[in-house]
Amino acid sequence: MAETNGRSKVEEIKERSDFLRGTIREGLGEAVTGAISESDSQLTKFHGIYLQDDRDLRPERRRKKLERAYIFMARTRLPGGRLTPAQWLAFDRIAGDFGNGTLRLTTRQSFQFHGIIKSNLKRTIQGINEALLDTLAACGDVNRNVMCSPNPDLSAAHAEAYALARTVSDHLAPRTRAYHDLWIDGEQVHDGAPGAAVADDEPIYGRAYLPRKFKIVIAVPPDNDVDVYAHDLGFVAIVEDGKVAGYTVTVGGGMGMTHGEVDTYPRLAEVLGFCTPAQVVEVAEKVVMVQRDFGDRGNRKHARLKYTIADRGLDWFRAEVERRLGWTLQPARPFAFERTGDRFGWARDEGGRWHLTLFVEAGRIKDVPGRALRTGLREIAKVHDGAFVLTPNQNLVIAGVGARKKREVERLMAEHGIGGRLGGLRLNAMACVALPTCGLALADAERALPGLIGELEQVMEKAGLRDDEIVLRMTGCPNGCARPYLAEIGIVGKDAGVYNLYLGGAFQGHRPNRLYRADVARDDLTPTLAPLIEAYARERRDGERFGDFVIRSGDIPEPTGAPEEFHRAP
Ligand code: SRM
Ligand code: SF4
Repeated sequence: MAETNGRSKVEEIKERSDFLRGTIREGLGEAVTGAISESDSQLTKFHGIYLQDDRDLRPERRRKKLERAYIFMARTRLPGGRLTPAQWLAFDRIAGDFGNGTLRLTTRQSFQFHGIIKSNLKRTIQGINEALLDTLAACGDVNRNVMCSPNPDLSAAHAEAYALARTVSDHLAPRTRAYHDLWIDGEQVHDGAPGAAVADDEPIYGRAYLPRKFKIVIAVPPDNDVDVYAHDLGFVAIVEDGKVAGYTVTVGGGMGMTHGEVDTYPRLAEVLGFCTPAQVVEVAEKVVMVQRDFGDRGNRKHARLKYTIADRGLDWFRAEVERRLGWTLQPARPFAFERTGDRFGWARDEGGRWHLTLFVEAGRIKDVPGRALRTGLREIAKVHDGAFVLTPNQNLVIAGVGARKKREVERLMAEHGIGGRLGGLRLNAMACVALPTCGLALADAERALPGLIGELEQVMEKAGLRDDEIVLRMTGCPNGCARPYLAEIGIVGKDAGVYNLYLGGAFQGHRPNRLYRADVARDDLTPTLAPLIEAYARERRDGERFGDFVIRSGDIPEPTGAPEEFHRAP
């Protein structure tokens, strides 16, 4: 959007919106179009709702002189990704009644409903609300869904991370009543939730909210499943003598960039300091407020916290946060990650209950011939008395299963063709949604991934690497929604059927990859990667990861994370 008086147009829209109302109500009632106005579509994001259109239908609609096939996407706020079986069943119904019949698990532990037409939008949000969940602040220039290492049942540290994710999420949720006025007709969602405020006031955000989106994660080492370095603010649990002593705080990560614009770049978060569990909420609030006051409100491509810190320096940022806290952060405490991604299969907790981490290809829950994933999970939800937990990698944990129920879950999975032995590459692959719903997609990702993995699996199989884990992430544009710049193999859409190929990210998620080949045609991806995978099988050292190997073997120089590396191949 254009800039006015040095501020981006979105800034004006937010400020004049009467705390995120705009003319959304009027727009929803407008029957002559399936869309809403451009300015209202900026505001609905704060309510977790995006205006989209089916891009596959664009040419035909244009030929017939029809407006685009407008649809809406709704994203839930689901801190820590946990929901009950009853909530799963409600979401499954909503997807069938109002969406496109699929549920989409996201890279941030949440759900997206796609394909909602305007006349069904309010009923969709009300249905989510009736399940005691909401879509507030799932998108927009506010703190988004707070992620944490999934499954609070796994350890005391996981339980604390989950409780904190919920507390931080509620604390930083917008206080405006607009969400309830517009979608729920003034009714309150649930106790303690943001809807509890009576008058419109935004003590943390102010009328213009943040300059840009803001993302928080909580990690429990040795798993870096939340990809802590990709986010604006991270808390890494430091467990000492079996207890969480506190959190090492990281700031300034982000993935998005624009092809060819060297002023935009992915950036890894840096370590800020250490705080106790009781200080986490206050630290999060002050970090958000510093970004509120110093983030760039003129250029949305330069408005994330990563640029504020890159421009002003980490020491300046720490001093500004500490000034507002009125106390100083402790020196950061060390931590070690073993991996990103998820650990699949059944695991048993100390109390004897079982937890199944299930692979969901590109996060899409749907029925296909021979594999009725949506129906199977619905049947499991009907008998399951534990919880479902979405992972930060588009997968799903069926959590808290008793020994007897475990057999029933296994039977239902087998009956619906769910499960089976999958290769290490597929299990560690993610793809963003991209076409046909994402308005920013330049190429396919979710639709292209299964075929590409199928080809690469043949190469892996031949090379004897079937079960070896390699992290591959694919996106339809450089915005980085599947965090491709942290993958060992990153594939980023450039144009229809054309991708930039990035290599050399660390399996543990602490080192970015760098551009290896630009403008690779979809059909050339496998021939380009095959010799590298074969060389890896022949020449790797004991325990050496693919990302480390391509650097050691000189295929690419060691990435430094410098901005130009993401734009220029060696
Ligand atoms: Fe994203 C925009 C999908 C995680 C960086 N992202 C979008 C939109 C809403 C397109 C739009 O603005 O019109 C996409 C909707 C596609 C669709 O049809 O559904 C979209 N992003 C997604 C999801 C669904 C990808 C997925 O396949 O799972 C993820 C939803 C997460 C959630 O539940 O909240 C998703 N997006 C991410 C991540 C990963 C993360 O946060 O861990 C990133 C990179 C991290 C970061 O923020 O830096 C990410 N999305 C972006 C950006 C680039 C932001 C930037 O700073 O440049 C955009 C574009 C924008 O904001 O202008 C974007
Ligand atoms: Fe859309 Fe790009 Fe995000 Fe993929 S990475 S969902 S194409 S914005």
